[in-house]
Amino acid sequence: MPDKLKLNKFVDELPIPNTLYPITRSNYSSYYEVTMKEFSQKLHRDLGPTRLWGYEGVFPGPTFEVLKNETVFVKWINDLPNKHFLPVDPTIHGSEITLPEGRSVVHLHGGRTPAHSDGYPEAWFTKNFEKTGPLFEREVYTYPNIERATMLWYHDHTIGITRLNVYAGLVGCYFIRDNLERSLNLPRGEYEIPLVIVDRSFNPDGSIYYPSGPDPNEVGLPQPSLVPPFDADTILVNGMVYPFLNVEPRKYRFRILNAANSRILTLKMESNQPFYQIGTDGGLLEKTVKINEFMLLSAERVDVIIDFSQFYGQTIILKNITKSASPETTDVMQFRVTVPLKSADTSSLPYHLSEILRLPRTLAKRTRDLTLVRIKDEYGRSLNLLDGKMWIDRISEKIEVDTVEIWRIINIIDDDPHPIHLHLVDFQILDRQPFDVSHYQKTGNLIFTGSPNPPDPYEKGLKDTVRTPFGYVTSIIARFGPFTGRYVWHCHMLEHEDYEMMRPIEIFKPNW
Ligand SMILES: [Cu+2]
Repeated sequence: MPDKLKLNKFVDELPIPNTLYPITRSNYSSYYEVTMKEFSQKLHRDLGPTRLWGYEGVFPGPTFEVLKNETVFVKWINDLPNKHFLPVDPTIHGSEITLPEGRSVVHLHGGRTPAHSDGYPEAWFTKNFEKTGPLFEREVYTYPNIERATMLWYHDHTIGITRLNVYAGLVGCYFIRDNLERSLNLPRGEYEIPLVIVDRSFNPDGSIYYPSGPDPNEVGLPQPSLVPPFDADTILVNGMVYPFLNVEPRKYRFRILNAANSRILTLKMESNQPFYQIGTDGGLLEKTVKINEFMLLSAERVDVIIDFSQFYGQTIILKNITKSASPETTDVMQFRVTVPLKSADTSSLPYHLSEILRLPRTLAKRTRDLTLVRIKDEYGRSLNLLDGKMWIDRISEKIEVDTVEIWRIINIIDDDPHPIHLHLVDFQILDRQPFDVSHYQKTGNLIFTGSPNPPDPYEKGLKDTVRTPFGYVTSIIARFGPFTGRYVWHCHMLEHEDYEMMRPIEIFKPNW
């Protein structure tokens, strides 16, 4: 690790990402162009501009605002340098030394997107589409936006270097709006704010630091080498180190995303005031849930209302109370309830929010048991696998379009929970049930050691990423459709995803 830069907290105001405007727009469709480039941006008062890679030259990238069922076309343009400024490990599959380092491909996370536009990890391309990956299909992506109103996010998904491209800044928000959401009279406009939380470390010169290996003294490792999940030592929100936000004594709606490579966040207000949660990854809940704290793994989102009306004159820190957090990373940002109310707060905090069609277990055509396992690679590094398989192994998850399946994710890796993400679908968490791990390892049979736990209150809506803790079978249910083709499922700890903890899914239409 470099010498730590001690950066003062709460000295910079929270930036709000700009909205992206389409080049053309008609009633039901719009066309955008978004360029990925290298640029410099100030991330803290006491840092010079820091080199980053980002969409439209900002970090986070500009925000999409689209309507449900509006067809959005995006030409993602790569104007990145040929050489990466973060350490590329050429021993990882898909990241070989012969490949250009300025590769990118964009995935709309949580989107129900046709396969040709989903950002398949091998559909990457370089500047001017000069070089393309083996599964590259098209320059302009199509997003039909058939999902409910929610906050999706777009980010890099290039095989073998996603962790570096995202860490470099290739992240942005994507809002889908619909009439139901509009009818609820939730706080909006300047009172609705995305909070994109990441962690980064800095070199003494203010450049961002990403390790070039697990331990510089370790011999026999590739140089550079992939590292296990990396928790950096500084928290940023919307691209600013420990920012503050001036707020009025009223309700605000915050769309919170954990966009860190791997860090686990457990968020709580220093004031002990509740979050009124109204949505999850996939949109509005059925009913508002009052929560005091919640866990967010990489890629998970919550949609919450915070009511500052009783806190005028106070400053309140949003805390990260995850047990493993260092003293530096227990603070996220600060709210200063110091701005007088501009006008009466007429927004609502509704109890009933939406209907969610629950998928009963009896609808499932198949139940798949998928075990998360850890082995060692030839260099002695941990290699985490989905059901013991590598990326290039034959496709095992072949699913008939529009059928329902239950996936039981059996985690026997004695470590932090893995955020498991499925492309194309919104799923529902059924339960998590503890089992005898050593018996399972010996015999392959599951003996449950406790009753199934229902999802936490803040997970009861539609999800695209689920926490799968060690020693539990985490069961989810989903309808796989409406599109066919090749997608992926993977761990969203990006250091795992880049190193084999990702597998293809094939959605097919039967031939009769
Ligand atoms: Cu993982």
